[in-house]
Amino acid sequence: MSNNARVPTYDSLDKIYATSALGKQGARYNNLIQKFTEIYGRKPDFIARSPGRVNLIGEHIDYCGFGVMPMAIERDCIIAVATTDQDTKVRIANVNPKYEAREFDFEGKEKIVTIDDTKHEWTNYFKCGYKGMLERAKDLEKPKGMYLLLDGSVPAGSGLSSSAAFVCSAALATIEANKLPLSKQELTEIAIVAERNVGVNSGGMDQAASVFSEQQYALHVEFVPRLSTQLVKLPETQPPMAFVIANTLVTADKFVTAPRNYNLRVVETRMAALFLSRALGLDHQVDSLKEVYDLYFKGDNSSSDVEKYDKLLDAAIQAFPQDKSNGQGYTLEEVAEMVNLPAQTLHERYMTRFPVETDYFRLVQRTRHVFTEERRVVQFAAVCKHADANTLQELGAIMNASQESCDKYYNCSCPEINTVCDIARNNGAYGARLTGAGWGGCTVMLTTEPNVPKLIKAIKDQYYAIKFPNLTPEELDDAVLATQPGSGSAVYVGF
Ligand code: NG1
Repeated sequence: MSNNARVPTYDSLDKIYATSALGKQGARYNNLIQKFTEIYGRKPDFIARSPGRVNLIGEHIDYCGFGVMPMAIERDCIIAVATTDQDTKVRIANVNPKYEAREFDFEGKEKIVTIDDTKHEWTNYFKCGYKGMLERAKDLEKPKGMYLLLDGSVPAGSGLSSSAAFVCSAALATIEANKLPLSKQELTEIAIVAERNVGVNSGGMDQAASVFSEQQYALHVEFVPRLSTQLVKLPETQPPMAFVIANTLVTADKFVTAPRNYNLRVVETRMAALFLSRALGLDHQVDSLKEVYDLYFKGDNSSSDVEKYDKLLDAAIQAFPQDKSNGQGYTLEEVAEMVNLPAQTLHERYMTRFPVETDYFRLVQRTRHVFTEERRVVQFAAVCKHADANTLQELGAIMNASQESCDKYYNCSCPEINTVCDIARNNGAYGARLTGAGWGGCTVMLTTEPNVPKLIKAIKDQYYAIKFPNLTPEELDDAVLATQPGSGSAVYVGF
């Protein structure tokens, strides 16, 4: 795909949403415009839109440099924007009254804006996108003042990337307001780095999926040597395949739990890479498992990708020493010994920029997950290319194996995710797994179109009715839904 393309501007919603969603989305956009006019006494100039995503396969490997395969969903973040030359203030409000309106000002070309990442403040995500884009716009003396009203429909903390949808639409609003000459590729790359300003050491899958996706396609995203995306047509099966997303409603707030969960996993995979580059005698020391893979197989064209992951995993497992804590993992001192560096150096290198809290680092288990998960991404893409009578079973089996690995080796599942996946598999899902960071949040299931109602009913009856009996019908419909691959970021001007 040509990555120099710019985000498209549309004047009709049918370029953005599937026909079945047009009525609902039309009403939502009208409401946004009407509320904007009530608050600011003028109409917006445009609406910036970026969707959430569901990851089909490839969990927790984007930050290791390995490819992943998400698709965009209909749920998104839309921001109505009007600009002014009178000042450089940014006024931001939300249609959801839970989020209070705020105002901040441009603090000059050096600083742009202060982001206090010790506070969990909703507008920080806007500031991330704003700052990231203006840092790039070196020639811009004075950005426009902005009036903003936001409507987000991606449930927060659910693994559907509400944060990336927010940061990418904020970045897009800033680009469009200031007429910055930035491509989709630049928008994505800057949004990835920008989102780290809120204190989570995120990978790049979500932003790429949010910006580059197209209706009816999954997106194979690769990060090395640089971010690249490839549309993958989902196979036409008989009966047609369908994806259902079910939110466990266990909120996994990445910002709050990052030191023990997400950021710790990033550090564990980096430590594993550092150790393996020494232990496997690679040319130089690296700290991503993808670099370990590339160096280990440099010049080897004889094995297939799948064989390579198996070979490397075997070599890695043999190289790791036995830990001293009965399989719980290595202490920082043990890792220091393994990589022949002082513990203090490791601490400074891996545990200061992003907070990490743990007694043990489970490098063996994490490595096992990462190599097998990338193997599954390669297999999933291959099955999509050659559809036959077994396609649904094969894709489902890959998704189930991913879930098992996330649960057993990456410890990023939770009892509720496992329950929902079991219910799904017992009710016509070929595969079911967590999607996104895990520790709660959403699951994704592969089924067929005719089976969607049965599957959704089973999850409502056997999960929500028991665990969350007081949900309203609307909340239930928000929690479990069928989804199709949706389109990526866009600017909408059709009003
Ligand atoms: P969620 O939790 O869905 O936003 C996070 C990361 C991804 C990826 C997945 C795990 C952020 C913004 N996103 O997704 O990059 O690492 O976890 O596969 O941190």
